[in-house]
Order: sequence, then C-alpha cells, then structure tokens
Amino acid sequence: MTRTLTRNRVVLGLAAGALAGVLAGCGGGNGGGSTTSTPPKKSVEPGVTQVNADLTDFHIALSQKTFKPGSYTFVATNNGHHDHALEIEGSAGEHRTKTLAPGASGTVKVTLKSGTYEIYCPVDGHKDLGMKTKITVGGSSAPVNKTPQNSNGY
Ligand SMILES: [Cu+2]
Repeated sequence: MTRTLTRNRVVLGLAAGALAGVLAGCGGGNGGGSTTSTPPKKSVEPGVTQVNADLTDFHIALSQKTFKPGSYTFVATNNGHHDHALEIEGSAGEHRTKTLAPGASGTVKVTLKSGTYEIYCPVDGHKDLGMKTKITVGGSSAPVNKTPQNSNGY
C-alpha cells in the first residue's frame, strides 16, 4: 500500500491584532442603558415610503416633492460641512433626526396627513440661511369643496 502524504498548507493568516482603535475617550459618566451608537435601520416596512433628504450648506433637497397621506421614512444625509438635522413640522407635531455630523445620515419616521408641512434644519440659524422647504400633502390641485346643495324638497 502506498501512502500519499498530502501536505496540508496551514495558512496562518493571523494579522497582528490591530485593535488600536478601541474607543478612546469614553471618559465621563455612565450613560444609562441607551447608548447612542444604534445604527439606523435600513429596512423599510411595507407601506412606508422612503424619502431621501440631501442636506448641504445650506439647502435641503428632497427626493420627491409631492406627497400623499401615509407613512414615510425620511432618510437625511448630511453632505455639507456643518452639523445638520432634518425636522418635519406640521399638524402632527415635530419629528426630527438627531443632529448629523458631516457625512452622517439619520432617519425620521412620520405619518403625513393632508396639509402643509415645513421641513427645515433645526441647527442654529440654518433655517434662515435657506435650509427650509415646504411640502403639501394631499391633492395640491384646486380644493374640491362640493357643498351639497340641498334643494328644498317641500
Ligand atoms: Cu443645518
């Protein structure tokens, strides 16, 4: 019987533990149970429309301008050089992302009903610098106010 010895190549690909970048500067008090490092969920639920908001210095560009009543997830990306955030204000109250550093993105969920909403950046003075826009939810065409005319039946 002939035995063939196969040489197993043992690849020791262990890179040097490059764990130098372990969270430096975590000094300070113990934050409660909620750390702020939760990544935003990318999965969009069924029936939820995703709207992208491009935040720059100092402008907000939305991926869509017309809205129907329903549930939306606004995904704001800060493409500027300052901190920005996205706030949606309307009859349903205020909804906003956290303040986003340049390059960061965040989401805010909101249920839009018919009406007008103001969308702006709540960071100091940015609204007045131009980071604001308005959206109208529902039919923007002429209001259909058909008041039924009751003819006098008697
Ligand atoms: Cu801003």
